[in-house]
Parts: sequence; structure tokens; C-alpha cells
Amino acid sequence: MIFRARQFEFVFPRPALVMGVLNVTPDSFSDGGKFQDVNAAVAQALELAAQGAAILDIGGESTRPGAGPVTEAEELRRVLPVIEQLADRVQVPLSIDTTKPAVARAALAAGASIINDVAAHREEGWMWEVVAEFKAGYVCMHARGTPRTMQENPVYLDVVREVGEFFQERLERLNASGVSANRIVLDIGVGFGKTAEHNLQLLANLRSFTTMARPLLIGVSRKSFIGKLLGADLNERLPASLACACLAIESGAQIIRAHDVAETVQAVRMTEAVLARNRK
Ligand code: 7PM
Repeated sequence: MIFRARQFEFVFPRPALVMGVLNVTPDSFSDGGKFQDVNAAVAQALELAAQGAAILDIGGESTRPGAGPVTEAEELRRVLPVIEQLADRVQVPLSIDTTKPAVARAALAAGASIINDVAAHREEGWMWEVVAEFKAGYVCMHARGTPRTMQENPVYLDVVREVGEFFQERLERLNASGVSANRIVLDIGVGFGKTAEHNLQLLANLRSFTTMARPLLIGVSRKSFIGKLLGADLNERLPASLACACLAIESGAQIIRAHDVAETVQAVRMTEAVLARNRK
């Protein structure tokens, strides 16, 4: 299975990719405000790459529950300087975490290679035309509602089945928009319009999505469902985040989105080493 993103190509099976998170926003979920300064953000990105991040995910708009929208101009002001400086300083692909096609286009022109699109209910095809035009990688993530509304009582008949149906429908639309399948990564969207129970059901049944023959990306790092389940504060969620990452690898996920890159790389590599000796 191949994942292509502009000049980058990843052939699976291979060691899982850890996607390091760089939020350049004042109110981001777990590290808001620390990296608003461009130099600080670039330094953090270089550190994440040094820790083993195979992709750097740069986000200029917080998508934590309840977050308000950010204007296109403000989002561009935050992310472009960081992408421009990083593009020729790191050898790993840069991902732009955005829902705005204009931000995605500018980020790709500045050197990003992957669009991490957290807006699942996209009607117009412009974002996908940008992806096709730049031959960018595209993370197709399931979500219900918007960051402002998504956690207000999300209800599913069968969350696993419905997310699977979403992926099928999106793969068809992406194909119709000229985005070739080998540029697409699928993501269940942990925390995006799901209760803690929904998140657990999706994580427990991740293997059912591997039939779509596309790399699966999982983002559980420090998320609030861990806090809800275990009473863990924001900076006490690393063990549970790592547990979910290792289980996701065992279930067939290929990309793990994480804030704590060094710890996640170590946990994922150990998981892979053990699984490689499985005799089934
Ligand atoms: C709720 C709390 C929602 C925290 C989102 C967050 C993902 C992402 C984020 C993910 C992909 C945060 C995250 N999560 N992109 N962006 N998958 N593809 O860490 O799970 O703030 S934002």
C-alpha cells in the first residue's frame, strides 16, 4: 500500500509514522500559546523532527471542542512563516491542519505536502481540487458537526458502521474530484463529535477499517476522553495516549498523531518489534 504526498512516498508495510503536533495558536487544546512566536514554533518543529516525527502537523486554528473560528488572514499569518522557514530545514513532509482551501493552497505553495482536513462535511470540491492540483497527501477525517458544536450530545446508531460508510462515500467523492487513492489517508477523528464511548468503540474496532486498503491515522494524544474515563488532567494523559497508540498499531494503524513524539516513537517501535515475532 502506497501513500504519496507531493515529492514524498511511503510504502507500507513499514514502521509506523509518528505525526508530531505543532499548534501555532493562542488557545490550542494542549499547548496553546507556547509557540506563537515563529522562532519558537520552528525550534519546536525541529525538536519534534529530531525526536523521530516522520510528519510535522502544523495547525493555526484550534479545533478543540468549543473553539471559535479564526479568519483566513489570521490563520495564514500564523502558519505561513513557520511553513516557509521549515520547508527547507526539515526532510520530513509538513502537514497543514486546516479546513480552509485557501489556507491549504497557500501552505502547499509555501512547501507543505499534506492537507490534514478536519472538516468532514465538506460540500464544495475546492479543497479536493487543491489537493489534486498539488498532488498533495490528504487526510480524510471523520467528524460530526463543527468544533464549536460537535460535543453537544453526538448520537450514532452504530458509530463504527457509520464512520465506515463515511469513508466509503468520501473515497468515491475524492476519486470523482481527481484525488488519486494513493494520496488519501483515513482517520476516525477521535474526539470530533464522539462521546468517550464512541471513541472506545472506534478504537476497539479499528481493524474493520483496514479493508479500505488506505493508511489509517489515529489522533488520541492527550484528548479529553482520556480525562473523562480516567480522571486524568491534561498533562497526565501520556500513559493512556501511548496505550491507545500501541493498540492502534496492533489493529493495523500506520500513522499516529502525537504531541509527545519521543515517547510515542519508543512505544510504537517496541510494539512493532513484539508484533514482528507473532507466529500466527
Ligand atoms: C478535540 C480535542 C478535537 C483535541 C481535536 C483535538 C486530530 C487532528 C486534532 C485528529 C487529525 C488537539 C486535537 N486532532 N487531525 N487535529 N486527527 N487528522 O490535539 O485526531 O487539539 S486537534
